[in-house]
Amino acid sequence: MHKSGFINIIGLPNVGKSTLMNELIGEKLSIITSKAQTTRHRIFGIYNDDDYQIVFSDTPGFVHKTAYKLHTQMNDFVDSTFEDADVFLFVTHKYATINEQIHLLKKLKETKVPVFVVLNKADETKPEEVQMLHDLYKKELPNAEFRMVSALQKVMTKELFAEMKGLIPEHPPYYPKDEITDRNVRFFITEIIREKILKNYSKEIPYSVEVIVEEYKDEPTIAKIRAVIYVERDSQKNIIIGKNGTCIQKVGTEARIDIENFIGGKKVFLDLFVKVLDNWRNNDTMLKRFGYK
Ligand SMILES: Nc1nc2c(ncn2[C@@H]2O[C@H](COP(=O)(O)OP(=O)(O)OP(=O)(O)O)[C@@H](O)[C@H]2O)c(=O)[nH]1
Ligand SMILES: [Mg+2]
Repeated sequence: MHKSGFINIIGLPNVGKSTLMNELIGEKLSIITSKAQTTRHRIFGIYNDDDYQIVFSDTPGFVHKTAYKLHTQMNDFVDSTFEDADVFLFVTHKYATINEQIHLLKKLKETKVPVFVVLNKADETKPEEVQMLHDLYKKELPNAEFRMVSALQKVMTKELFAEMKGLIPEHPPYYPKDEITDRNVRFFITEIIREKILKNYSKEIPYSVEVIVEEYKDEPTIAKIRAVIYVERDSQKNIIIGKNGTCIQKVGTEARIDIENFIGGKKVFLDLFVKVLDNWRNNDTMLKRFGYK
């Protein structure tokens, strides 16, 4: 009797969805930064054992006020989770307002599948705040369960996982049982590079960046990777590169170390280029090329 199903993790940007998914599956798949809108795609993290395959789905944080076509596409990924969910983990934190979450709350009210309101960042939340938030979400989503976790400090995450297991229906596996994600190595390489850009640059720069792996040559003792960092303006290109190339070198070194770990310790040669692609965030053709629909 095999069980398999989709646990879809949704919520506003920066609430800790990716941290929670990585913690639940026990792998660092999704990138995590302190900046909002880190995740831009729907990414499956798959848990397998003999009798179970649980497909956790990390999603972009829902963008309440969209400014670019990119944001609309990110929100479409979130909406698509309503088509296949067996369970929803609606992740929130004390800093989120009902107004920002109104779209998601409305959709969650209408869904037939179990919904868990997961109040994350328990480590930053006082007991009286928890009570207040419990009452608030009970009013918004009367049928939902309310749980509190700290994804970062691994508080109550094992318990949440056990509870999720109990909700998975009987079903054959959706994916081969040795797979931990639906995404390929190239995708995770672009994400690792983007993570380093999010961490090393401020203001609008990380949001203007998209990365493509143009070449991935897996040789016996080394993986040779050529990747292009796209920005929207010449001035941004200069900032990414930095004086005498120091900034991009730092990104390259940090990304290379993580990529080496990700592919199992093999040596990596990483060649980074920067190109300008005017206003790509509003360009349908470019968005498609970057993997948005
Ligand atoms: N204090 C605290 N911080 C947390 C916790 N979980 C996640 N964070 C932090 O919150 C920030 C955002 O975490 P992410 O996992 O990237 O959040 P996300 O919801 O995936 O964000 P987007 O991808 O932008 O939608 C990071 O700095 C995390 O370290 C937690 O339990 N406690
Ligand atoms: Mg994320």
